[in-house]
Amino acid sequence: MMSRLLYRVAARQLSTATKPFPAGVAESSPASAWGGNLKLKDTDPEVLDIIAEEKDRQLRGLELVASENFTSSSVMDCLGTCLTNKYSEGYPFRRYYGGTQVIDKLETLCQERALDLFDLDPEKWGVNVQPYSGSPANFAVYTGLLKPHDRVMGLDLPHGGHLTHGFMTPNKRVSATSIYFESMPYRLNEETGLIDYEKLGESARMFRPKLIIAGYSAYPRKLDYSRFRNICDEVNSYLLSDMAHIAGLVAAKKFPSPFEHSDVVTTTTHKTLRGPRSGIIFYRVGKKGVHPKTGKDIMYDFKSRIDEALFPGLQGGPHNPQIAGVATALKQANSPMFREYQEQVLKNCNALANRLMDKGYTLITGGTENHLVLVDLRPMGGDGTRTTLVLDEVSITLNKNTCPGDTNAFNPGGVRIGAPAMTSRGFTEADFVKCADLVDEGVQLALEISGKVGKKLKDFKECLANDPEIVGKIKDLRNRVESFARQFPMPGY
Ligand code: DSN
Repeated sequence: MMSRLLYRVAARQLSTATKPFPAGVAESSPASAWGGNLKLKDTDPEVLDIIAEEKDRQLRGLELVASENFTSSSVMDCLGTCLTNKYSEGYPFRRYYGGTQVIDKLETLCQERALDLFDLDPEKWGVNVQPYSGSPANFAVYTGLLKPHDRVMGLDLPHGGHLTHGFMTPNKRVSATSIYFESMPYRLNEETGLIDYEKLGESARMFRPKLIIAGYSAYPRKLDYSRFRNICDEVNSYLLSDMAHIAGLVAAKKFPSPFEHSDVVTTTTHKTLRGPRSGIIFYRVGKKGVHPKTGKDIMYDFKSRIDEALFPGLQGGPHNPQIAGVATALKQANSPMFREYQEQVLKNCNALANRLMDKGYTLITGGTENHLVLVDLRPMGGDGTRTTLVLDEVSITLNKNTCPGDTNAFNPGGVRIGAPAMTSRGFTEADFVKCADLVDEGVQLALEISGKVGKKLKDFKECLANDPEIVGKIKDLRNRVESFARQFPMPGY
């Protein structure tokens, strides 16, 4: 225990360094000496200012990153609470710490809501709501179901897959999935931009993976889960569906569900699902089949393998504020309002895609069926890097993205644009038509700069920052983008 004297010394040091306490408070009261009851505005205006600056950036910009969203005030309410103080390593009713009876209630509620939202029978599916996010969720599945160096297949990152689906380059095993396991990608048909299931089957028959991942980060189409299942059955692999991008669409029943055909399903909770940053793993439980010789039931053992891989294998104490936020987001997702929201996401994305195609843009796969479009800028002489440099300057936020056939991942040929976040701010189809027009103006500006300065990126940046004519055009476009965005409400605080 710190003595009263030490409290005073500590308080004086803090007070001299940052002047955090109102006059008289620190010196007189040990309980408030370290500032535990003071607000951020009083103790650390520097951090508060940074948060306010980010809030302002979000308010005045067009947020078109396909994996982002604006979560609700209710979710925010969960994040800044006393739940952050509690360690609860273990699982409900099997913890390593005392004082976890309330946390047990919270985690159990979250689990029940997760199963309920996706119509899963608890006799057939179990769930783990502790993953800190999607990448740890995927790695826990690999750790639980595979031995080191077992083989996995996932959609190649440059073809729309995710890092954790096994990404490596000729020179480097980039993702831990490719360091600890042997990964082989499957890819798109470069003509159509669609997943080449024929080749996936051929490669799987040769490579004999233990696990195949069905999921994506930048693919604008539905997946054929039954086709994945057939390939898995043929080569005796597990099917892991990573539905992180589409979880909200699946929850709202606006998109095919992976559950019928999968052994395990992972997701993040902050993309289309619109919760806090976190992850969930669903796995099959109960009876798997009957032993052909003995006639005895064969049971799934995924629960113990995956739960133990996550904790104690990979993670420590669960992030309880996140689990509360997930629970409340799952409740929101189980509502007619959420289903309307997802319907609108799909309509908006379609309106965006059509407007871009009317303007002559090339979209990978020729359109979209989900919440994102992938624009190939190469046919018009553009690229992802220069385009995003300009768009960032005019408060339009999205990300550069590789397109099939790209050879340089650092200077990819396209951009990925998503509809979930701005739909949460109330955008409808007409607003997304306007978004397409504003993005187009940014792309044209990038082309104009490239036309002036040639190929060097350094010259491009110099012109963007200093050329008076370009600076004027940037300012004009930014003003129009920001006055448009500011008209729409912002969920959360
Ligand atoms: N980083 C996410 C995305 O942007 O798609 C995936 O985790």
